[in-house]
Amino acid sequence: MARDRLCVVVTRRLPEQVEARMKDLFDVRLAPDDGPMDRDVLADAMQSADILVPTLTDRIDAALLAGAGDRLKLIANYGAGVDHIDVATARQRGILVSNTPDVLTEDTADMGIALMLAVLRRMTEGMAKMQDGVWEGWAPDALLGTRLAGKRLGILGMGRIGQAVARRARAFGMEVHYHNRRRLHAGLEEPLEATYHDRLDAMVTLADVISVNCPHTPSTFHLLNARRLKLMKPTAVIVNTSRGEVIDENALTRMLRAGELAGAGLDVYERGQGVNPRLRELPNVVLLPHMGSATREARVEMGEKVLINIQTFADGHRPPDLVVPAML
Ligand code: 8YV
Repeated sequence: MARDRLCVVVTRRLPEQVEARMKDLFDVRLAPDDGPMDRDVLADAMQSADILVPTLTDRIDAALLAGAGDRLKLIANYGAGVDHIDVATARQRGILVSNTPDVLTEDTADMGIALMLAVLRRMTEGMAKMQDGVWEGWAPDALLGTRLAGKRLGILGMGRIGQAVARRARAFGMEVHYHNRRRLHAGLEEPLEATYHDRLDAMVTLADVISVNCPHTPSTFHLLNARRLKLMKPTAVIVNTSRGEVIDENALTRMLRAGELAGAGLDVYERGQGVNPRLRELPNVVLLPHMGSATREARVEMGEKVLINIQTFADGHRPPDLVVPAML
């Protein structure tokens, strides 16, 4: 007999109103407490659910997908990035994957600019002086930073978030350069007065600030490797609000320590929470705990996107934010 309500398993606690709506619409199993779901619990959930709502703290690899029950038909990810899901294998097994783009674009771009300002204007160094009570008063040469206006920003990955960073950077008087798989059409490029570089090396060489805004895929892994990082000006800084794997973090750390790069602002790390301890010792490095999209507004809107993706699927249509392997 056909069940009238889909069984939806959510791996983390989501905003109250999102969970309430899920309860109204589906036979939902919510996590009792928040925290990454154990792999065996996740495997069990994938056995019995029609729909799984994971986050980036759930690694859904080929082995887990192989053990999924026949009922599992949609993985409606709560988040934009899907590098924790083996999308190609899911697809082969007839499981669709959707995500939550757009609603975290502006917040993540804000954080990119915040990191640029924090690094270039030495905000955490200034803050530490105040917190430690060691400020000696104003001095003409105290905590001199670098001006954003007039500097060349190189955006790696000119999707939604890259373009939102570019719009902000223009307002700060920066010159926008970008590298992307495809050049933007003139209607998008011209208002930003953005210069396209089909060779990443060329952009890396001229940039004063690099902003990483591409997803992590097999082809973007270590795109900023030791060789490319060495092309950067020693006065340049890097900001990453995307995924840590795009940068060779050990090479970056070595160069920052050697003074071969002026600074970095990182919200994401190559080994997740396993931040290279040497990065933490550097005054010209600002580290944040993956909070680019962490606004109350974004978290609710991400939930609404998940609901729309599931409901559309339940109604027999293609979820609006379907991720197809060719996009990656
Ligand atoms: C989200 C992110 O908070 O959406 C993304 O890809 O990196 C984050 O900003 C996270 O994905 C939630 O799962």
